[in-house]
Amino acid sequence: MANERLMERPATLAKDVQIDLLAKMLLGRRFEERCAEMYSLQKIGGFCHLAIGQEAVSVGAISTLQPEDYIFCSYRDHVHAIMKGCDPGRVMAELFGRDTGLSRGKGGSMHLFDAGHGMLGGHAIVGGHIPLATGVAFAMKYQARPQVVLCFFGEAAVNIGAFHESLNMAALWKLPCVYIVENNRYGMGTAIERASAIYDVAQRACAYDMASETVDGMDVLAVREAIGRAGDLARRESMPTLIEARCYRFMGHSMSDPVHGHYRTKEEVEEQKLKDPIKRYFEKLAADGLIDRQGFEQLDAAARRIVDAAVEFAEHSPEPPAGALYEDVYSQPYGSYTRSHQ
Ligand SMILES: Cc1ncc(C[n+]2csc(CCOP(=O)(O)OP(=O)(O)O)c2C)c(N)n1
Repeated sequence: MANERLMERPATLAKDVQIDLLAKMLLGRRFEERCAEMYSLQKIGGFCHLAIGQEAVSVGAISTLQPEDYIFCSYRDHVHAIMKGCDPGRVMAELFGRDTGLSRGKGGSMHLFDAGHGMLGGHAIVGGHIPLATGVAFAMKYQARPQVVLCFFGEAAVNIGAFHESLNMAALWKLPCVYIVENNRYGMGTAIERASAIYDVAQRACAYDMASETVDGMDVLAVREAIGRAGDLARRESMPTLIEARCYRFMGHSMSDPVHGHYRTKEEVEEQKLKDPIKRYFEKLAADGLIDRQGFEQLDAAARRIVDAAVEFAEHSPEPPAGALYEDVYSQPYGSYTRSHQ
């Protein structure tokens, strides 16, 4: 079995690390709840996809990284960006389309990007970033840098050609990339069993003799363990892994979609909410005697303060000047291109 290549890691985590994972999930949840509110108030325009319910995947996975490691993800990217170290105020300002945003307000929700923090995007084209992540992993190996690339995408992306081309090359060239399928069961309104010939997405790794693992994506510790093992394999042996994290989104596909639509029932959503990763993890920590309700409220209040400050920062940030539209489009100033073509 390819899985045997994944190394064992010690299971015990320091108390402060365990509590920090809860604090981070709370920050992600509160941030996105405010995004929903700000979108309704029309402070945020364009598309906006929330990952409420999926926090255990981004938080658990990114908690295993070093600052110099890289991540790529889809358009459901707010929590990933913040977990990789992007400033929440600058993320919110980007959503607001302000000049202080990560991309000076020109990328918006789907295109968060911050090279300084190893956040190589937010990508709107389904699976379009999988070859990019593979290319960066190739560069890491070529330059003999002991870095890891995490590439997150939804289960709908595993049916595009670039997924297969990328995994084939990553396996052939032994690239330090961890491919993470955030399997929330639906690609917009299409259930995985209606779109994919294989239900167990992780099985696809065997076509490339790649290590793989299926993990409960509603369990932050399980995700952290699995990605930690895959990261070790990438760092120490320069080998890729495919991880399928089974999770669920509690909101609609995007802010313009209803929570359940025609493709899933209210009852299904409510049943899944019983497995809310934050609630479940808090109950575990409480059962282990590591935190009580008051401790939870304190973490929650701290998360809300960070989000309040982010909204405040975005609100008071200037709009980009009109001329900024022509900046960062070409490598030379815009005028020099127009002149050379006349
Ligand atoms: C190449 C391409 N085809 C179609 C779309 C339209 N589209 C946007 S999101 C989406 C579903 C993607 O589902 P999944 O990959 O499972 O990610 P999730 O939204 O569940 O996180 C589709 C088809 C697109 N953005 N890019």
